[in-house]
Amino acid sequence: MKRDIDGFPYQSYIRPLVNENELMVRSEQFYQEMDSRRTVREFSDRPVSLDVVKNLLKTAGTAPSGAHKQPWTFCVVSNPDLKKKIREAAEAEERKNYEERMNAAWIQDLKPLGTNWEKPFLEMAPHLIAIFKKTYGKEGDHKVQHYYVNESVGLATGFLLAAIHQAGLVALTHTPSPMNFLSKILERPENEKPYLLIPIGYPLPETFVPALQRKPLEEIAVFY
Ligand code: IYR
Repeated sequence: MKRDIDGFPYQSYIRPLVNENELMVRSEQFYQEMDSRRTVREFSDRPVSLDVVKNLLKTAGTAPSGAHKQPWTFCVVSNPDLKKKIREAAEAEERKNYEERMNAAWIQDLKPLGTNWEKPFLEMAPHLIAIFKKTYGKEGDHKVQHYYVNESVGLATGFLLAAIHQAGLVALTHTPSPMNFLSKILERPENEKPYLLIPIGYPLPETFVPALQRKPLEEIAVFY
């Protein structure tokens, strides 16, 4: 049902009631599903159709955002030449990070993850999703204010990672730094700043991930 409230259009919120037993089952199942998500760094070159990627991005676009400004742009890079350019630029920065810019504690913290400056996944994965945050919007020539941009884009990224996992694919939340090279290579407008670079695809058929433990609930939650 539609109605006007304070002169703005509203519609009924309709969602079937879930009883207490079902809540328990569904919340446990979703937790188990999400707990099986892992960051993967070794991608198969097996193709993933763009239609699948479009669905994943539509899910990302359902995230809440400050004043519903939806301050994000998802750039999907599937073209091998562009992927190569991105790899080369990312590796140039990462080489400096690993060899000069990161301190000893940081290098030590990354050892269990087995990362280094080489980023072959940026060419191997069938698609790279470069996420940009829109620091402000544009309507014609005038600027539109955006709010809580980092929080909003972070939420959309979380939705995207969940969608990728639920579909049966893997992703890597990659943070080449600095990453202004992405703005240049992808020719993004001045109001967009690179946020994260997310290769997605199938994992290599035989791949290993670090045997990490997640913090137990007692360490991440406080009940008052
Ligand atoms: N951006 C670098 C280094 C790196 C930093 C953190 I914190 C990680 O969790 C993983 C990597 C890279 O992508 O290798």
